[in-house]
Amino acid sequence: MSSSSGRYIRYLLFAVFGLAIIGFISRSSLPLPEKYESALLLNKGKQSTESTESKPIDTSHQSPVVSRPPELTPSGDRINATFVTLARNNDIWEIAKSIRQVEDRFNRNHHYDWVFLNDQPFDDTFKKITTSLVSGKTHYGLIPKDHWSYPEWIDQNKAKKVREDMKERKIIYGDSESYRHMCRYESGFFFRHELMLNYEYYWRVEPSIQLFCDISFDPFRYMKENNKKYSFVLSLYEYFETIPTLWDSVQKFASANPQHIAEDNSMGFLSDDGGKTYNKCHFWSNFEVGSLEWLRSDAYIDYFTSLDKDGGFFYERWGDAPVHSIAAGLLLKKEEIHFFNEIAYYHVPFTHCPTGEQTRLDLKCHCNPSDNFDWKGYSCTSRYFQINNIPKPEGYEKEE
Ligand SMILES: Nc1nc2c(ncn2[C@@H]2O[C@H](COP(=O)(O)OP(=O)(O)OP(=O)(O)O)[C@@H](O)[C@H]2O)c(=O)[nH]1
Ligand SMILES: [Mg+2]
Repeated sequence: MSSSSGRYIRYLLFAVFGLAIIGFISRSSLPLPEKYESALLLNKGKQSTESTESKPIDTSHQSPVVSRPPELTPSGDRINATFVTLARNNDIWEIAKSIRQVEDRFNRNHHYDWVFLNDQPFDDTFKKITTSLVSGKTHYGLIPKDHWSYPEWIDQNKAKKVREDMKERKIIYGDSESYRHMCRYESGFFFRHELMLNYEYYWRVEPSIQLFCDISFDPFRYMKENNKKYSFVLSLYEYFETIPTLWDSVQKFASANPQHIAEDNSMGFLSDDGGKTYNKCHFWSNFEVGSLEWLRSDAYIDYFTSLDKDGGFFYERWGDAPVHSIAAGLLLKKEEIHFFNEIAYYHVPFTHCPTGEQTRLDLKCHCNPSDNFDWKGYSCTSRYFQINNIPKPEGYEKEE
């Protein structure tokens, strides 16, 4: 055998051996399991099925307004109650924020209705956005003209001069005509709007508010089961320039209608001298949970009608907060007014952050306790605790 043919045979042997090793390695170290292979095939099949069988989806019949989360609380568990908001169309994005907070912290578990009231018709955007956010039914009401205009006994020239004067004195909202109609409406009419007539309790919500804690109970139910008629979370002193003759008007009503004044009332919250003068304390009415039946009672209607005749909504700038508060203070028994420590709330510029660390932890609160206004000097909430002989919540000293 020549050396060249020997070399040729060696190359051949190497090649055969090499191919055998490669074949072995490729089969043993890179197996393609049947499972994997069939999974791939399956996916391939799905993809191809989808891509060949899928058709464009017709969304023309769909509306975000109709999709609702499933009911969590059977409607039988609800009290006959509603949220209520007075708003303008251009309040939409600020009220949207408020609704989102109320829903996330409370109403997503209950689905209470929400009534929106306006002196102008609500536009489609307002209705579409609010309906999509509220988990209960929404209702939109136009305010009747005679609930949002000058009563015939008001001298409109005199009212105009007052506005000009208040503008010069830089009294907040002092020059605003619409703000006065708003305060008069909230004082005497919202609870008689036809959309409100079927409900027993209301919870007022304004644009741009915040709720900082879970609301783990049903405040409407609490009010009903404990015979409460009015509730608050923040209280403070009113700006005197807006109500110089309000107390005179109240006194006139009280002496003409002694039958409407509750015996065990909260005069001590409103006056430091047994009723001679008003100390300007009031519950902040941008948050209220209350009884509509109380507001529709003869006592409250007579009270409002008497005040309205005196003209201070237009000749001064009476706010619905002192008007509601004085009514609650005099027409209700002390124990019918409730303070909700657990409901953490903000409306510019004040915060109610629940007193008591354990409460804040239990309710997943995100407010800073040092922002809590309750025990600060300009709040009237301490008086409420004093006149009712209720011990202040544990931990209040740290927040004074
Ligand atoms: N439809 C309607 N709603 C109004 C009008 N003015 C105020 N409102 C609503 O009435 C409520 C009270 O008005 P606000 O402007 O919040 O008054 P306020 O709380 O004293 O003042 P702010 O500190 O500005 O919030 C809010 O729910 C407003 O959306 C108005 O002219 N028309
Ligand atoms: Mg407001």
